Amino acid sequence: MRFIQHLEKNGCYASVVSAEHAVELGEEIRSLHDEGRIDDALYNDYAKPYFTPQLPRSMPKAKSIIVASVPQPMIRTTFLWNGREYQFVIPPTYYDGNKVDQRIKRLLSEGFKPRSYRLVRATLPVKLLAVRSGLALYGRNNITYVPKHGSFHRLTAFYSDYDSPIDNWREKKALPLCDKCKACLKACPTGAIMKDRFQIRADRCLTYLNEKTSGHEFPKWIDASVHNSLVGCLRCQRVCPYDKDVADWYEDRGVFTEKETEYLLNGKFRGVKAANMEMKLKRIGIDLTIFPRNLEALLAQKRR
Ligand code: B12
Ligand code: SF4
Ligand code: SF4
Repeated sequence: MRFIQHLEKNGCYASVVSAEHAVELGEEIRSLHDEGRIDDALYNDYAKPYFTPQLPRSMPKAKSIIVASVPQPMIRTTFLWNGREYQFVIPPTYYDGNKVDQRIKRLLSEGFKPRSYRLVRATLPVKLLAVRSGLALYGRNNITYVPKHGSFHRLTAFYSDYDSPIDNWREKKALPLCDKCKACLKACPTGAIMKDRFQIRADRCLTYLNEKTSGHEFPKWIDASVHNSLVGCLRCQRVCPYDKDVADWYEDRGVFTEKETEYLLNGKFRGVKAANMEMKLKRIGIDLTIFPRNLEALLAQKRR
C-alpha cells in the first residue's frame, strides 16, 4: 500500500486492520482483567480509556485502524548539583507524543494522495494492536519490537474512513529468541517479568511505581539500587539482544542548573516558577508530579 511505503521511506512503519477489531482489542484486555491478571487499580484508574475502546463520535462509521511505529532514542538530561554534573536518562516514548502524532498524520495524508481520508487519533491498547496487525512482535518483557530499532519506538493509532482492501488482523506472536532467552527476566529488578507466564505483573513494574505522583513513596520491597531512569525503567530493554543496536542511542536534551535542581528537590511547586519549570520539563516528556521522589532516588544512588 502506497501510504505504508511512504511511511517506510520516512523511517516509520505502519499497518492497517478493519475498525471492527477495536471491540476485540477491548474484549481481550477485559478478559485478562476478569481472570485477575490485570490489577484493579491499573485497569480501572490508570489506563481505562485504552482498555475500553469506542469508535469516536466524530467518526462513528470508521472503516479502518492505522497503527504506526516511530523510532525514538532515549533522552539524556543533565543536572548540576553540589558542584557536580549528573546525567540521567528518560526512556523512549515519554516525550514528543503530539509531535509524533502530527508527523504520522502528515505522512499518512501525503501517502494517501491524490485521495484524501479523515484521521482521528485512536485511544487503544496499541501494543496488542501493533502485534495483531503484524506491525510488531511481543518480547517476553511485554514490550513490542520492530525491525532495526527493536523496542525503541513509539506507537500511535488512528481511526480512518479509508476502506482498506486488506485486513492484517492475525494471532499474536513473540520474538523468536524469547523461547530460550532469559536476559530480561534476569535483569528485571522487581520480579515483574515471570518465568512461567508471558504476561508481566504490571503492578510490580518499577515504571508503574515511579510514574505515580511523588506523594506515593516506593514500597519497602524496592531496593534503593534499582532506580535507573528519571521516570520509567530501562533494564529489560537494554539487555535484550534485539535492542543491541539501540542500547546506547541517546539524544541530549535539557540542562538543569544548581538552582533548578535545588527547586526540584525542594518539592514545593507553585505559581509562575512552577509553570516555567513545567514548560522546561515538558520538552523531556515529564512533569513536576514525579518530583522530588524520583530525582532523590537517583541522586541517593550516586552518593552511595
Ligand atoms: C498501561 C501501560 C503501562 C503500564 C502497564 C504495562 C503493561 N505491560 O500492561 C506500566 C505503567 C507498567 C507501563 C510501563 C511501560 N510502558 Co507503557 N503503556 C501502557 C498503556 C497505556 C497500555 C498498555 C496495555 O495495553 N496494557 C495491558 C496489557 C494486558 O497489555 P500487553 O502488555 O500488551 O499484554 C499482552 C501480552 O502480555 C500478551 N501476551 C500474554 N500472553 C502471551 C503469550 C504469547 C505467546 C504472546 C506472543 C503474547 C502474550 O497479550 C497481552 C494482551 O492480551 C500503553 C499505551 C497504549 N495506548 O496502549 C503504554 C505503552 C505500552 N507503554 C510503553 C512503554 C514504552 C512502556 C515502558 C517500556 C516505559 C519504560 N521504559 O519505562 C514500560 C514497560 C513495562 C513493561 N515491561 O511492559 C509504550 C510501548 C512502546 C513499545 N515499543 O512497545 C506504549 C505503547 C506507549 C506508547 N505510545 O508508545 N505501561
Ligand atoms: S531479552 Fe530475551 S526474552 Fe527478553 S524480550 Fe529480549 S529476546 Fe525476549
Ligand atoms: S520496565 Fe523495569 S521493572 Fe518493568 S518489567 Fe522492565 S525491567 Fe522490570
